[in-house]
Amino acid sequence: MAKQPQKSKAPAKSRAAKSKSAGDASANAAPSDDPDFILHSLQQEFEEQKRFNASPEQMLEFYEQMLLIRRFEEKAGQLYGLGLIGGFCHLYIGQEAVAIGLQSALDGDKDSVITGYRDHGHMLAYGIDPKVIMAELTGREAGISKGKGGSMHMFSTEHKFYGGHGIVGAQVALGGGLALAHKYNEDGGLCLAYFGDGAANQGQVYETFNMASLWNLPIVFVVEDNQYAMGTSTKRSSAETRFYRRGTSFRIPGMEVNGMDVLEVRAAAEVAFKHVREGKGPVLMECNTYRYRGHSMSDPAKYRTREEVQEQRDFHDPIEGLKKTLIEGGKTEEDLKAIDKGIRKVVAEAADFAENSPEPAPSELYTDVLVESY
Ligand SMILES: Cc1ncc(C[n+]2csc(CCOP(=O)(O)OP(=O)(O)O)c2C)c(N)n1
Ligand SMILES: [Mg+2]
Repeated sequence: MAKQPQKSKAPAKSRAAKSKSAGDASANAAPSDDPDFILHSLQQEFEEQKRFNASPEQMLEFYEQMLLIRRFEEKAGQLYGLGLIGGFCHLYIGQEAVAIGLQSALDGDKDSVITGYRDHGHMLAYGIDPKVIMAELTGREAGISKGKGGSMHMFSTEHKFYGGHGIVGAQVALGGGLALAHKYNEDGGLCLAYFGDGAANQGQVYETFNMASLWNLPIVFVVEDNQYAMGTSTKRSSAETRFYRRGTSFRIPGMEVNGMDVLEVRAAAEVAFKHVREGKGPVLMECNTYRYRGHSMSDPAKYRTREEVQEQRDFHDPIEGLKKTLIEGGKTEEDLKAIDKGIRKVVAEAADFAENSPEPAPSELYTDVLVESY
């Protein structure tokens, strides 16, 4: 499955040369042939230090955070089966390393995040109380969006987390707006805008790429390539499946990252965030990952084989991968079992809370709703 980054072509003519007379061969030079723009400039830097040099404490923290997402999502799947969660519910199981690797590198006071409907993991990555996230899933008053948003529409403006969006690709354009606000307000923040491989075929994504690059906005576009958009594999839907290349026409450098390795994702985040914080404009990062469960809870997943899923679980699982590194570093199976036990307890308490706390009052139907005449 590993894709080999393509070698960049030899630099050709500069942008100035491009404006020469039509008869000149250089008039056809592509912007990405500019000597000052190399598609893989960041990839090369990233390849030099491809795994983040985490301290033992950081490594353990990544492990705990990923495991919390895994156990939370398993429980959410159970509650859905029991009819306690209604509507749509898209689980993030398998993709944990992406949210943790990237969000652990954010500046929590400044940076913003936006994503699609597969959003529980991104919220948990902030360390937000699992109780209020689970209560949102069960539609309770104590939920983070007062029980009125549900699985797909969770927000925490306190953390600068701007959702949770159900319209595929729309969050990318909104993310461009968040990045523009960072720049306009000179607040030093960047926006991390996640989207899927399916969303990557939306037109508004490229309109956003163009403006973000033109205006040099502080944004990291992250394609979570989990290989499928609902039941359609990337091979069937995408003419170019190396998503990191898709920023080239907009002079946005691309990075290709193993999204099943939290240390690799974090190392990539270091390079990308540094580039953006230095005012050098957007970055497009492709994180190759895999979702173990169906697209949503109502997906029987008949478009792929059990063996394909099992292969990912057996050989690429992000939590098992880090577990190995931790054990090599001196942790024991017992230490890790104790962590799992603690996390299961936290998740069970969150589920109890989400099941037993009150529903919103009927009067809540009339709050947080935009009622205006146009
Ligand atoms: C504009 C729009 N078109 C179609 C849909 C229906 N839809 C919901 S999810 C989805 C697939 C998106 O796949 P991807 O971007 O790969 O994200 P993933 O679910 O894999 O995380 C589609 C087509 C939608 N919600 N919005
Ligand atoms: Mg997908």
